[in-house]
Amino acid sequence: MIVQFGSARIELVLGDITVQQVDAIANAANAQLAGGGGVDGAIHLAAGPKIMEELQRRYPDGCPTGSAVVTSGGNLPSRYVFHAVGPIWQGGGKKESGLLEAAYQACLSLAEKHTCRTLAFPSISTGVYRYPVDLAAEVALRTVAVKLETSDQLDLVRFVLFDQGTFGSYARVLETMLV
Ligand code: AR6
Repeated sequence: MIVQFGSARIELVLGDITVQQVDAIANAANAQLAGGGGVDGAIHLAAGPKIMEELQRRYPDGCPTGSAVVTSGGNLPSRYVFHAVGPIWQGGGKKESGLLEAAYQACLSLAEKHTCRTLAFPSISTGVYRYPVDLAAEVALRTVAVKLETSDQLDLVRFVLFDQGTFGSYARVLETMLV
């Protein structure tokens, strides 16, 4: 599914973010930048040890929730990885939506700073961090769409969704944004 926003596109695909041929991919990291399971584990496995070395050297204090840091792509096809830290879902009353929005915004800002034309996101926070997928999809897609309306830098933002249920949630939300 592809939708035009301003001069750029939002694309939804079912798949694995580690094989995407884009300038940068986002990672769903933790505040310690310590690696882990889920998409974080898959990215470190595919990228090789270089990006963990880079994280430890450049960001020894980690990265606060709602922010992101950049490394090279190691052995990945992409030039950069933006390690974003989404919130752990605690029922919705702990500023989770604002923190999730800020995590996406941090990646979009890094994409502009590093002159990326194409960027891929996973569904940040909806795995181990248990953010409800329908709610997360709204935050993710709205934040990206608003940015694309005013940014000339990005041509394509691709959401790479790992399972059919997550893909369906993002597709439903994106359809509601068409009118
Ligand atoms: N490509 C795209 N999406 C993927 C992939 C992949 N290869 N693998 C999993 N997903 P999660 P979080 C999906 O748990 O909720 C880690 O341990 C997955 O199915 O990876 O932000 C970190 O170190 C789900 O839809 O991230 C943190 O400690 C989505 O990616 C913590 O988990 C996000 O799930 C972060 O939790």
